[in-house]
Amino acid sequence: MRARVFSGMQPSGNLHIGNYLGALKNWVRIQQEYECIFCIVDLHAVTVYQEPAALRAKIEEIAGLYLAAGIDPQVSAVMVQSAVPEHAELAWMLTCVTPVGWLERMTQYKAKAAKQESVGDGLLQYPVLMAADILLYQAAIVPVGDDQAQHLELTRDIAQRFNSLYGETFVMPATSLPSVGARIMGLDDPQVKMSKSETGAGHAVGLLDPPDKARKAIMRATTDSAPGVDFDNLGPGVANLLTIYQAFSGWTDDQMRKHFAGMRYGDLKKQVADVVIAHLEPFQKRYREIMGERGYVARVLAESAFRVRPLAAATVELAKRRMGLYTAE
Ligand code: ATP
Ligand code: LTN
Repeated sequence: MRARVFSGMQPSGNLHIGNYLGALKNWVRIQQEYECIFCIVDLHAVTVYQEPAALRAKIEEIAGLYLAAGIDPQVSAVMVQSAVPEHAELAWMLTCVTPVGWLERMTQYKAKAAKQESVGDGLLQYPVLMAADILLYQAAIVPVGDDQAQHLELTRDIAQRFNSLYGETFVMPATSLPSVGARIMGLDDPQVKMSKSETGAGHAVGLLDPPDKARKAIMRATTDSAPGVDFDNLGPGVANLLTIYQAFSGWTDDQMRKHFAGMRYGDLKKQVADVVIAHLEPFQKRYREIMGERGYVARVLAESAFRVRPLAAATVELAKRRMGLYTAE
């Protein structure tokens, strides 16, 4: 049996090249090798308020973006978290073995909580639901960007704790990070990660941004005052642009050095914009085709949910038995 892979993204904000290079691109790469489930985690999105009609539309948009990137629904499942109620059910069981202190230490929780006057319980519980997503399918590999590494360590801690309290139940999932592009930084501020909740113009390149908007954001990216690319002394903004180029082009470190050493920043930015746009254009064309086919995305989501549900039900059944919760004999 092929090892199982699980990963997901929240249907909030606009997917950007960081989401693509950090996660989506690798999903496409590994789908022939593993049994993959790619999820749209709408229950995670509502940990902060989402306008209901916008959320509903966003779910299908994200599914369309997965497919446009090259996720093949004949091979991989593309499903919505709330369509399989076992995610929430297992999350409760895991909540009951998770110390609050573990959750309060999460850096994403601390950052998001600091921005809000009143912190919803869902924000604290967020990583427990994420652990449930993964453990529910006994996933062995979770391909994500670097910002999710801490949540995956927590997932393993929760699984270990459950297994030691109630007996071997969950597979221990491994984190899989891309070698280049695991953490794309903001174009306007290379000290912070590119993020879809950051909406300022010039921060990110959205996967659905028109080419001229993408080019403008890249040409305005923050660099530094050096005259050109110096690989022995790369500032964070320049390093970020080079990473974006390398991740899109697939060039080796050697090729990068030979081509970009000494190059003036204006020329570097132009070449980065060219490589990004060369990928975005065919991607956006596929996206329009997919979304133009009425009912197609909805069908993929329904079929995938139908396919994965028995896997989820089997794990919940096992976890309930282990805990002594009520199951039919
Ligand atoms: P938000 O800012 O709303 O939290 P986000 O941009 O971090 O959103 P998520 O839905 O949280 O997006 O992340 C989806 C996937 O994209 C995850 O695997 C995450 O690690 C990855 N990812 C997000 N931002 C980046 C980034 N800047 N560089 C590389 N990978 C990223
Ligand atoms: N928290 C993740 C999204 C997410 C996820 C998952 C990723 C929810 N459940 C399970 C991998 C596996 C994020 O990227 N913000």
